[in-house]
Amino acid sequence: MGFPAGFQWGVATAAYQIEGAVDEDGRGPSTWDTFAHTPGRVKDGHTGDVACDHYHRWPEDLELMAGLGIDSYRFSVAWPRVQPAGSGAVNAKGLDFYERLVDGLLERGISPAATLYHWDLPQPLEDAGGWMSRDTAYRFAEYAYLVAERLGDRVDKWITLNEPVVVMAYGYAFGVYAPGQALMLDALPTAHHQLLGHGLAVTALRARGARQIGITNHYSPAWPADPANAADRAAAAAFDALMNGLFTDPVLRGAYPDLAGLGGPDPAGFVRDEDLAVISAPIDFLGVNYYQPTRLAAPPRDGELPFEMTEIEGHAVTGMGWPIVPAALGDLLRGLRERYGDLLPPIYITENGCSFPDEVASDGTVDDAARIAFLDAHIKAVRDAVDDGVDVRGYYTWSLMDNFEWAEGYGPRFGLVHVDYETLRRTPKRSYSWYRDLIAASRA
Ligand code: PNW
Repeated sequence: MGFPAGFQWGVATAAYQIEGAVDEDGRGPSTWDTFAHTPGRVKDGHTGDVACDHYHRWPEDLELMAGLGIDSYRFSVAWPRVQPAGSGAVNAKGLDFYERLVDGLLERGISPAATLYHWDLPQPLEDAGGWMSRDTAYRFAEYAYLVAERLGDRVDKWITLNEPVVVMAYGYAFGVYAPGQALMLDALPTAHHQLLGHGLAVTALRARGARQIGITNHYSPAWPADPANAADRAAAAAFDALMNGLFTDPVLRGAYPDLAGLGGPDPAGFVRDEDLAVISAPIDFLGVNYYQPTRLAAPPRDGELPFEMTEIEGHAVTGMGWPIVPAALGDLLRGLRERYGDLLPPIYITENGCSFPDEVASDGTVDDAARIAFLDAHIKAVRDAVDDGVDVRGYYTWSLMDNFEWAEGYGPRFGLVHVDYETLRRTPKRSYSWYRDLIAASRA
């Protein structure tokens, strides 16, 4: 297949999407518990109360991972399990759970990659301002330190934040994800405070002997609706600065992209001079999540944002209607290399995958041919980028198993393994065997 020796294959999940057991062993409430239990927020009233019940079924899930032959498993640590109030007292039972999981991975020869924040902020911190508050950055670094104190000797990769842009945009600007605030551009301080939290956490993790540290960002190549139209190109550039630059430039270059034309609040109100040095603390890898490109047109005259998102036509779509464009992943990887040059650390694709309404057939199989085609094409795009000199070290499929897809609830199914939410029975799909065979072949 032409991947370099040592290229890591993995699968990814996140705590709130799979664990369930929200009231067990001292876990505190998170913003996602609150949000999902607020009527009208999540489709069909679904919540993560039970999810895949991974909190109890983790040994079975480890066996599924071992069966795939993956090199590494990316999971997230639920902050409200470790610090139920978001600060202060540590809940040892919460750390015990992740210790069992990590030791179970190591016993099976699977390298643990832990994400510290995949959106489940302890509710008491949200009540105190959440990511709009600078204080949350310091709380995050303390929490990172506590987790590394227990697991720093066994976790191979640490990922501080997952997709801070989605937290800012969906959580605080549009309000479609927890905590459900619709601040539009006034949500910009949540970008800075998350980045500051990242930088402070890098320092805290290093102090506890963490080996490899990175951040995972969400990237979406920005396509002007009409490349010949200057206003559409400006709209695409503005979107690109927000989606692809805002959380990467400060980390790799120690500077924010040009946000002057955005019309948001004055950064002087929340950015302090010394912050960018903290935020740009050296990292060991960049986590890249990719699902789809975005097509932008000039905004309507009274629009609140400097762009308008428009539909991409002419491509097949996933079950959620997301256009399938594998080539954009290659463009994105080469684009990162161009934009950051030698400042770009090695890349791991920390998420890539697709949802379809997969069903178990009467013979007990799940034939998800469309997922196999999706993964195959995207993995080939990664390999082409590697051939072009981009230093990509691994690829994690989203996701090991079907799970709670945030505001969409349990409808979309992203897994290599089907989950029956009545019985919680796991059924490997055809893509599971396909991925297993691909991993084996890549080592042959
Ligand atoms: C990511 N978008 O979220 C998350 O990291 C996962 O937890 C999630 O399950 C997965 O992708 C699939 O959605 C995203 O609309 C949510 O652009 C929404 C978007 C992108 C990423």
